[in-house]
Amino acid sequence: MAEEAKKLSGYAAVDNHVQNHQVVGVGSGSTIMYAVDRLAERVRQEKLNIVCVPTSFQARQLILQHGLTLSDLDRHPELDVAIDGADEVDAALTLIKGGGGCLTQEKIVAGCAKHFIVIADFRKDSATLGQQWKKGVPIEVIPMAYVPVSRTIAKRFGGEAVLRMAVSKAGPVVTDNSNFILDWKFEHAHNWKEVNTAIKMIPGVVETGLFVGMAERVYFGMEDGSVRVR
Ligand code: ABF
Repeated sequence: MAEEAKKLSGYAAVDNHVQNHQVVGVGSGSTIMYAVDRLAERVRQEKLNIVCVPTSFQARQLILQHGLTLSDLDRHPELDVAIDGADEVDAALTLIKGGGGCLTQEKIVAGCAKHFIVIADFRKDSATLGQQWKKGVPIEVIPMAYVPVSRTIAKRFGGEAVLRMAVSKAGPVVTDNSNFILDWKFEHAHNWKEVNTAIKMIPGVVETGLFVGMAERVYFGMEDGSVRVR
């Protein structure tokens, strides 16, 4: 059910927002895989001339595996559109991203795009952040700073910021940028714009998984086979 919903959202975003001769930002996660399938299909069928900029190593591999044209921000610093998944989306289109650990490059690419379009299944739809996604806000940190950053966040904003460990528990998750991830389990809703800015100012923080005022539109694949647009 969720897989079908992911596919619906990915297809809708590509069909409604990608046109010939565009530079397209390609997000990370499992929902984006359907969007890339559709993108590759349209490039083949309609002979589109599209250039893709990845948001992660995973996205880079997806682009190459689908035979799409790979580029980067050096050559294409301005994107027509970026399409990416999310962990949770609230009523104001504020997002939690970074469950997959790729938040920094995702935010950079989204910030370079004229239009940032989000794709998600119905489970990500939330009135208030924290209702659906229980793992907290991912925060990418410089490895040597993870303890002081974690303590500062807990002291100033409450809750707990926990170092994300690899599934094997053998060590911390290391991002594409060779950094660590803290998952901030907040206790209550905040003014996300203010908190995002305040956390970013803590020395050692690279980026937060709070995307405030960035998403232009969200396509939710629904259980009944429809697509809800917000
Ligand atoms: C990326 O992948 C992330 O920012 C987010 O954490 C995750 C969403 O993955 P999925 O589409 O698999 O739910 O977009």
